[in-house]
Amino acid sequence: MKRILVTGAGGQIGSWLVPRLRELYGAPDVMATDLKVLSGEVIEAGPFQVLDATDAVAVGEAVAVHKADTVYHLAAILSATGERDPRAAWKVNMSSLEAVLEVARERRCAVFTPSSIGVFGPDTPKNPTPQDTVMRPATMYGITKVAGELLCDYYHRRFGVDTRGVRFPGLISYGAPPGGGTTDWAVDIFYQAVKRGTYTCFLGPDTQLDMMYMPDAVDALVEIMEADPDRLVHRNAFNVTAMQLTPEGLTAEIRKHLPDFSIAYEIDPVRQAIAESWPDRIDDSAAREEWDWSPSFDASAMTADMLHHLSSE
Ligand code: NAD
Ligand code: AKB
Repeated sequence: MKRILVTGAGGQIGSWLVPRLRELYGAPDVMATDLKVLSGEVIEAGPFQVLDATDAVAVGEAVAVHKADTVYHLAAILSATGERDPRAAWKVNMSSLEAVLEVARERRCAVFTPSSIGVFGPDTPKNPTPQDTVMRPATMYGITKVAGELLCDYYHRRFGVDTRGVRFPGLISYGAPPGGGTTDWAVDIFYQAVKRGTYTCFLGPDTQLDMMYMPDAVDALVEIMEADPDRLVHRNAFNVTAMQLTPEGLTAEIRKHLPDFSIAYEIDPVRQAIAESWPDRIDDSAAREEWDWSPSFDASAMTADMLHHLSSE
């Protein structure tokens, strides 16, 4: 029996994760929280409270009142937004994680923290990118994610906190929109394909990045927290991936369903530079070996499912 608190529950991941956790562990036991007041399923189907995750006292009170034993800490500022305001990215990403880890230490909670392919940088081997390799990111987002991985390792080693995490690639989903990342194009393209039959992409046609469909990401979030701790060597954090996409390649997949779909390019130099500093393909064999990670959706299955859902909306 788990009692769970989720920070940043209104975002792209939280809006999928919270319903799944409530299905698995019972709606009253999953407290959704976010900086902003939410609407829809996340607040209607179970407990919700407004919570600024950078406020350590408020996080402590929320965990205590809910009697949480597990925190999924999703509140963060993503890569593209982070480059527009690097100091805010540092403040939000680092203060919120520090607050959550301190509360977890005091109250003996387990903590999930998502890391990202953003931990890698221009000096990292690109294809394949090993689990253990050079991590010198070129973005403030990546810097906070590397620091976050190290902080989570530290709280485990020094204080015995059960910290776990994965390095997510770009996540593709319908529902809540993505929150300001470099990989957002791979979501926007589907909305524009269905709505307008054409999409103008901010990355170049051959820019390859790892991606994953949200149902697989939610499985990863649940499975890593249920994994046998004795098998986990890389707690914070595991490379996980499901597919590698370029704008040109995804356009070809979409055209199998919508033959008239067209794409144009207006490259944004900031996001292009970020994408070029990230891996082409990460090696997720450690996750496969240590907790049996295995995604279900490849590019073709994901495309069919996305278009099916968006066309019937
Ligand atoms: P998102 O931007 O969609 O959602 C973040 C949520 O956090 C928002 O609802 C926002 O209101 C909330 N938030 C922001 N500041 C807050 C604060 N101070 N206190 C409480 N809530 C606050 O992000 P997401 O895509 O759901 O990502 C969640 C986590 O997963 C982040 O750590 C992100 O770095 C990581 N991640 C996401 C992806 C992806 O492709 N979505 C990939 C890799 C890693
Ligand atoms: C972003 O593009 O910032 C995120 C990520 C890969 O961490 N989607």
